Amino acid sequence: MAVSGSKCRSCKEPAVIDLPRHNANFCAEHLLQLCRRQVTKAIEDYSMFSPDDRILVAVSGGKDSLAVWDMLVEAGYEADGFYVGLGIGDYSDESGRFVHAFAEERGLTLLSTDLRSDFGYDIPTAARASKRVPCSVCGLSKRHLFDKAAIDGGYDVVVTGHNLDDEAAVLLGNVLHWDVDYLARQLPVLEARDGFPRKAKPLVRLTERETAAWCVIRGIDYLVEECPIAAGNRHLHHKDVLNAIEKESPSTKSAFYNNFIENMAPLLAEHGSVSSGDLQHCTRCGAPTSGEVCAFCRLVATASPHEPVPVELVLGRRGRR
Ligand code: Q46
Ligand code: ZN
Ligand code: ZN
Repeated sequence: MAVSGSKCRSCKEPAVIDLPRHNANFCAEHLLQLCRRQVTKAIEDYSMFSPDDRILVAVSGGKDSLAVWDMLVEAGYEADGFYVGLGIGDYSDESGRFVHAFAEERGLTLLSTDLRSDFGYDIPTAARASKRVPCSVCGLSKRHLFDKAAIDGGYDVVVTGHNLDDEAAVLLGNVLHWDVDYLARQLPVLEARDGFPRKAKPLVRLTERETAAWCVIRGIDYLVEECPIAAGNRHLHHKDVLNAIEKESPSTKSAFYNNFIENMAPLLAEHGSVSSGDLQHCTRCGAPTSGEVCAFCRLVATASPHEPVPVELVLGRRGRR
C-alpha cells in the first residue's frame, strides 16, 4: 500500500496511500481522519441516525461491514452486529469466523442466525429449489432477516456496509435500464415505513479501496475472498466499467453518484414515497406483506423440503444483488 517517495497532504510525513480522486496522498493517521470525516458527513448530511439511536449493523465478514461497525463503535454509537449464515460452502464458514473473531476481540454484541439450522435451507439449495439466481434468494433472505432482527430487537436503524463503488455500480445498472422504481429507492437512507425499519449506508462517501485501507491500518482481519456465486454478477461488471472510467478521469465515480443523490433523487422522491399498498401481517411470521404469506416464508416452504444442493452446482451462474 506504501507510496514510495510521496508525502501526506496534511502532515508531509511519508504517505501510505494515494487517492487520485482527492489528488493527494495520505499517511495512515490522516487516511483514518479522512474516512472518519466522510462517514460523519454522510451521517449528518442524510440524517441517518442520532447518538441516542440503537444501531444494528448487518455484518458479512468482508471489509466494508466490519469497517463500518468499527467506525460507529469508535465514534461512540451503540452498535450491535447481526450475521446471517448463508450456507455458501467454505465461504460462509470462513466469513462467520471473521465476524465472530471481530466481535469477541472487541467485546461487542453479535446476534446471528443460520439459514440451514434455523430455517432448513441454504442459498445454493434455495436457488435450485426456486429456480432463481442465488443473489435473488440471498438478497430476499437477508433483507427479511435484517428487518426482523431490527424490529424484534427494538433497534432504530439497520446499517449496511455499502460503499461508493457498490452504490455507483448499482446506480449505473439502474440507469442503463431506466429502472425508475429502483432509482427512486436508491438512497443513502430509507425511512422506516409500513412496518419496515429505517436503513442507512454510512459508507456511501468512501470507496472500497479506502475501507480496505481503514481495515489494514486498524488491524481488522476480514474475508478477502469474494462470494463464489457472485461470479457473473452484473454489478461486478459495472464496477469494472466505472473503474476504467475513473482511471482516465479521477472523481467521475463520486460525481456520478453524488450528483444523482443531489440533483435527481429529489425529483424521484414522490415516486419513491408511494406506499407499497395495503400491507397486512404474514400469517406465518407476522412480517408486513401484500399477500397472505410473505415472500420469505414462501421461499422457506419451497426450499426447506429440497435435498441440500452443494455450492459447486450453482457456481458461475449469473446473479443480481
Ligand atoms: S452473498 Fe448472496 Fe452476495 Fe453471494 S449470493 Fe449474491 S447476494 S454475491 S452480497
Ligand atoms: Zn499525515
Ligand atoms: Zn412470513
